[in-house]
Amino acid sequence: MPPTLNQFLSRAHREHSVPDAHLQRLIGTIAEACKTIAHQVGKGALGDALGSTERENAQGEIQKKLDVIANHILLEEAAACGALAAIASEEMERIQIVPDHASKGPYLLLFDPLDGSSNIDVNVSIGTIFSVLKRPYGEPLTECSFLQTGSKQVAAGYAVYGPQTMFVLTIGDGVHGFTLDCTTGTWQLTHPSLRIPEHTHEYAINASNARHWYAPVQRYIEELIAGKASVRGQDFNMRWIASMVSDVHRILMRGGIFMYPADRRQPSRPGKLRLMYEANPMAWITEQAGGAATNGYQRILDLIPGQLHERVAVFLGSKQEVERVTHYHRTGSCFPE
Ligand code: P6P
Repeated sequence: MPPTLNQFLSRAHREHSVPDAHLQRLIGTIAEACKTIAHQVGKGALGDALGSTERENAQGEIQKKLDVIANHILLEEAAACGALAAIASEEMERIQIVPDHASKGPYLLLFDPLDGSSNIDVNVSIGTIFSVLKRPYGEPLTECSFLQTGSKQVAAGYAVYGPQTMFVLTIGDGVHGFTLDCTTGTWQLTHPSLRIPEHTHEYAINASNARHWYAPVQRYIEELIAGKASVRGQDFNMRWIASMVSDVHRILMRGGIFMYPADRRQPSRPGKLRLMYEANPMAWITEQAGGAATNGYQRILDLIPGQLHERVAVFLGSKQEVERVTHYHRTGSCFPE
């Protein structure tokens, strides 16, 4: 019988890869909240949770009912676990400071409660993404407390609500996948030490935006489409689920490169995805599994955030591919084969 998530966390705490009981309890709480979210997602039309609300989120996007439900579940359960000082969510403009009457702790939690919302009503996989930072010592607790580089994360991961419900986690010693056993309600360690193959024949991008891409992405994708006839010398396949969690999970399972570049539609916007609670956790997961993650020019985990909800271009996955497309951005020259 594979270990459960709680057994995994207990051992990690004994072996000091989880520094303290606060973090152990926080990760367990996030996983429990994801179980509750999975149950709500699984109800579909039977749970009166499909469709949209009339409200917009912090990004000006119409909120799906399940976005609001998932945000509430995570907020309530995490705020009560005694490990947190404050919480940030894609669905909330401002951070939420854990009230003094509640038991608090030294960590900051950021999450996208339900990523891929456009897939909810059509029964395609969606997920929850989370990132954990340490509260900076000896300074007032404000939004600035969250503005740390992705390299400062102490835990990160996601839940994917698909044919299986899985919880994927890194605490800095590799990436480990847990599958929800619905009969016992426990997360079972089914995918220890996941690794992303360095080479791949699969890429993920929303190709309908091709006419808006800048030259480095145009060149990189044209080579992939040309396949054997191009400098690549092999054919490639494309996938696009429009749910970052699902596309990244596939890459974690069998390799590939995920791309959401900046484009000419909004020249001032560096990309669509959010740095703090989408790109950073997924970049750390990717690197911990042997892959790479850049914004086309720099390592994502090195980017210094200026705002809580800032956006970033994302190229992540199999190292060889990320290095090539990043080389095209940086130099415009041929990739040293
Ligand atoms: P598009 C979902 O809305 C999301 O934030 C990511 O999960 C996903 O990869 C991307 O946007 C899809 O964007 O423009 O293809 O709909």
